[in-house]
Amino acid sequence: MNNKVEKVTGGLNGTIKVPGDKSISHRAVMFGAIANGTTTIEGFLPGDDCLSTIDCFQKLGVQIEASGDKVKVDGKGWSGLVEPTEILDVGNSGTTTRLMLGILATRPFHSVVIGDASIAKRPMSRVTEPLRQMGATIDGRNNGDLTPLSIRGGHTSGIDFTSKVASAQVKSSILLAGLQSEGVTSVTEPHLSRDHTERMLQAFGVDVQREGLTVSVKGGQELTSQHIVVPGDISSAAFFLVAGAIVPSSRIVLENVGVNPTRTGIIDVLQQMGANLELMNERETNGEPVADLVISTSELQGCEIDGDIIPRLIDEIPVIAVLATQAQGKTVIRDAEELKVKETNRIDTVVSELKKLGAKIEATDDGMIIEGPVQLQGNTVNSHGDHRIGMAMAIAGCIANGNVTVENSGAIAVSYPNFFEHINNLK
Ligand code: SPQ
Repeated sequence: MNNKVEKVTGGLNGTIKVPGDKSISHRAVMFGAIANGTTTIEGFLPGDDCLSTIDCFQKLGVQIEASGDKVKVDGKGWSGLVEPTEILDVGNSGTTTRLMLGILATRPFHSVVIGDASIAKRPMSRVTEPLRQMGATIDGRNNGDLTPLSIRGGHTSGIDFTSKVASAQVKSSILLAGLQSEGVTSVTEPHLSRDHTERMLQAFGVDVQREGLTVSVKGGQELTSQHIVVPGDISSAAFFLVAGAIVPSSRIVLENVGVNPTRTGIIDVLQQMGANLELMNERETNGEPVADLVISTSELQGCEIDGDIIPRLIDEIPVIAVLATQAQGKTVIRDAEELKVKETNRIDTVVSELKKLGAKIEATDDGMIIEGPVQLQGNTVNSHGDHRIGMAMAIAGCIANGNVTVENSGAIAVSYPNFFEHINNLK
């Protein structure tokens, strides 16, 4: 599937409600599946990734009904999960793969996990290694690093694990296994990654302890079903925050966006670059901070992005690169090696696709350097099957001279099924 994006002439103006947060939607289904009782979810993201999570847990014997952004999960506790007769297919979703492995590690049965061609390249030993150390039996290609993976769970013991990478998926996978392991399980990370698991486990009645960069749970804990209201996804809002900042004569209101501080690096960067961005009606839902965001066009300055902020904006870097092409001077992104193991190697794909539009951008070992401002030119680009690359290129298309054709734009449905409709609504 291809999508042609034309230059926007009269600005992007209006109000949109971005779809539900992908990280929170996955967790609401998974935690509902292992909880005792019926969990109801509203504001769920019906994107392909979260639908893969529903499909996997249905195959694990959990009754789940989904209709649009409403989901009902009939949890029967940890022991409600049963040995699947079918292979668990995670599609394109790294979150489904890694968090589900943590849950399966303590279940006394065998499962096989596969995904698409992108998942088949993503490193899984970052979770399979510690889960093996806890006692799970896991095998797969390259000694259990790559899918297809087979896992036989069972008796597991707590672990005191120090992760080399700041990864919410690693942290969550080990903590989920820890909930049904003997003793205490702790995970320490080099920088704080998104903390939705910690917040939502607490909402489901779990005792979670944090001390600095270490999170711990005791084994033998049960979850109690909840009503979860999922806020809008700031990673989806990011495309419109950037569009509002760079498309001349724009003013966009983004309602009900999650502003958990572990996710708001994009807001800090926009403010540092001089964007007109306001947070309104700040409030809290299910332990997650939420606000309405208002962005309008402004002059922008390049900046340096590195260190602690990287995990707080890792998924926004493709669209931040587009933003930087319109800022005065150099933008340097460092410490972002993790981009290499996402749906694509996002250092390579961002640089190659933006170059096709005439951007001054160079890859580095751990990030990229962008010089602006540059008038982008229309061309044909490719998402490479990566939703965030597809959307970033579509936003670039809103300011390029001439049309930008985004090839493989079907990948966008992973996290933002009505993305193009929302762009058109703002014209
Ligand atoms: O689920 P998946 O495929 O890994 O999705 C991505 C994305 O761009 O949507 C990453 F490719 O988001 C991850 C994110 O990068 C979702 C996530 C989570 O929900 O826990 C955490 C981050 O990954 P990690 O490896 O840093 O934990």
